[in-house]
Amino acid sequence: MDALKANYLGRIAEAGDEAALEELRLAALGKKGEVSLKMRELGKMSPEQRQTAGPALNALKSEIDSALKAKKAALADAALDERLRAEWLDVTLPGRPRRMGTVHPVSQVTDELTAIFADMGFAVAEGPQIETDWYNFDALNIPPEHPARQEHDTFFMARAEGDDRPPHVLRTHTSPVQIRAMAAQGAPIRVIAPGRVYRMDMDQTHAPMFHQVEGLAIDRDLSMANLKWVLEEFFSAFFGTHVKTRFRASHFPFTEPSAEVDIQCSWEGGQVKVGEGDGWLEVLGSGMVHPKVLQSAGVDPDQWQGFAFGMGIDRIAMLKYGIPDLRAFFDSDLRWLRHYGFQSLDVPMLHGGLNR
Ligand code: 2NL
Repeated sequence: MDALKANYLGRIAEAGDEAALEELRLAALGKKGEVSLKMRELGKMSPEQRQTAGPALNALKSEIDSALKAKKAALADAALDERLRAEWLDVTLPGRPRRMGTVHPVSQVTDELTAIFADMGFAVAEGPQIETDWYNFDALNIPPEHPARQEHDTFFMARAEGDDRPPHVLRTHTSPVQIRAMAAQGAPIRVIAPGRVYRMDMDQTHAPMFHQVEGLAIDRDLSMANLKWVLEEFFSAFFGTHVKTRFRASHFPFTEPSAEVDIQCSWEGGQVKVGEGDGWLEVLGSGMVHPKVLQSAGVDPDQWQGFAFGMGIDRIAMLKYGIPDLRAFFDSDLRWLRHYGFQSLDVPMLHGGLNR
């Protein structure tokens, strides 16, 4: 019996997998297994023999059974260890970068300035980009002989032979939007009109399409003082620091009096910083709305008066975000975007992205 025990315990210890263990179990404890056969022989023994052989066989059976279970558990542990070694996962790896879009700086600045003017009671007005020359010029007191009305300064729409409708142009400013808003709503009114405008101009600092925001406030007794407060409030909120303004007398056909507005800035090391220093930067045209313009929009100039202003959005976006060159808007030059945290345009791609 000792030989039987040594034999099985030794083979169990050496078994390499579960199938080998099962084979050993059947060979020892199965119906025709060696231990089972020995147990069957108990019936033929004398009571004295049985008294010692019985418990010994039971002990052997349970010893082999435990050895089988222990070895089975050890094999499962080893298999798990092996899987853990083979199938490890580095959960500290960075994620895969994904392509993402972002709001264009001009759109972002438009949203920012819209919010600031909204706080001062200005609604947003919108209108067509293709205008009649009446809304774009005549209603604004711009005379037929004005240079803006020449073919080489403004984009005139092509006309079919025999088309006798009034000429259409790509709007050269968003003033016609404000004429339409005044005509529709009457006075009092407070609106801004941001949007695309078009002029036949193309060089280092001019593009044929650019973005403008105009503002208009009409009430009983508005003055240049209200204009100055609104603009200083706007520039301070927009640039996040108090910004002084300087008004210089000027001339526009649609305002009287008219003023060009400069904002305070410093020029150090070729860098412009708004809201500090004793330099000035021209950013805006403005004035009291001309009575003839009020009349064109159906507002009685004897009852109402107000101010208007216009400025370039691209320009103030460049100032706020340090964009050195207008061509950044068109050439996909992403360096300044990276610098100012518009990073999603500039994520390195695993599979080859849009970056160059
Ligand atoms: C500029 C600045 C300006 C206006 C735009 C305006 C609009 C209406 C009535 C009167 Cl509906 N004025 N807009 C006023 C002053 C200046 O634009 O530098 N333009 C060439």
